[in-house]
Amino acid sequence: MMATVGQQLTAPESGWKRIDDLDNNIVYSGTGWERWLDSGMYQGGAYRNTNANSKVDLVFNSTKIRIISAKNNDLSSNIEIKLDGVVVENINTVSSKILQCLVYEITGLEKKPHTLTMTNISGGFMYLDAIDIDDNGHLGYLNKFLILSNDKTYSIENAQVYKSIPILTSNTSSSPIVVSGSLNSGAVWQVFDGNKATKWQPSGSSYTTKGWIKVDFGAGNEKRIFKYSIYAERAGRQPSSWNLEASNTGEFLGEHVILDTRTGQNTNVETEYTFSNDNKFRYYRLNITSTGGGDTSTYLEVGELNFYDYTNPTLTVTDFSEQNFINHGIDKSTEIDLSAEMTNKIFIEQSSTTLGSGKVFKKVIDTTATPIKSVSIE
Ligand SMILES: [Ca+2]
Repeated sequence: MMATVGQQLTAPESGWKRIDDLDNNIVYSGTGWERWLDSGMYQGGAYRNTNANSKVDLVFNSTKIRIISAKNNDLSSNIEIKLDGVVVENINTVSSKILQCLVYEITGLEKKPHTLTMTNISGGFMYLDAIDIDDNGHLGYLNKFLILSNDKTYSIENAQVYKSIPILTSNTSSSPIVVSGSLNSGAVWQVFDGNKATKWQPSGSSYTTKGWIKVDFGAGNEKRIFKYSIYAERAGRQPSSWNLEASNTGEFLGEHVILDTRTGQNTNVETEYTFSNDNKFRYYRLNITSTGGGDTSTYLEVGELNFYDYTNPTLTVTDFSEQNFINHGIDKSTEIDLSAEMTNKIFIEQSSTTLGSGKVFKKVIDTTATPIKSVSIE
């Protein structure tokens, strides 16, 4: 079933992809723009402006576009939509409340860059929550480059931050990762289950305010954790002081290092902690030494715990074609970390098509001024 204009649409339909309002290719002009946070909005927030003549401009390369906005009683009654410089519609967003509302759609356009402008004519809040376009389209003019050598192109994707532990359904459900705890170890996975309401509470013959959660990432799966987050589950039982420790043997008998120490924290609100760590370790342990107290000071509970590390940069090798340029070109502003390990390599075979309109720039890099580390291709 295709979505229709005026409906709520909380995810892109098949053949579409969604781009959040925070995308750098979306230009907001006029005074008074603010970011409004609401969990009912796409990615939890949207830009809005109540002033008449406030504007949103974007360029999209797609055969179709949808605007995901909002409706409510105090919103703009007249948002003018211009497509390629021509007014195509005026939208009234005054209605009972609908978040992630599909307010405008056009399909059947030529596959090329088009301009879209939203102007708040009447005043009253105009929201931009997200844009849906072709699933192989993109916002902005192409501003990319590829490294070309011997009829192959090379593209480097920088390291990405990601959660080190996927959603768990038991202490061993994501091999080779094994999680354990100082007491009540059977429930430790519930701090990695993505559900804030389910918890680990160290208790044996009696309850305690101290305890540890240990993660064994497994041999060959060592991680360089640089960030973690804690959510307590219940006020008064929250971890307030702890050490984050790391080890390569898992004993934690003095061979370990302490990567991060915190005291007096309020983890009733999910809180992220970042620290510097240059090394990979197989074992990490959150060693909690006190709680916030208040709930008779005898319990400790942890609802959610997340660890974060980086992927290594990815080197993609492709044929030289327009589609590969669009899909794999490196954004012009990308800074490539040539000191990072380049362990991920992707080879993409695709029948070659002639590069269409556009220009190919060739530039000789002066390696005496810009030392380049060698990239070896296996
Ligand atoms: Ca949980």
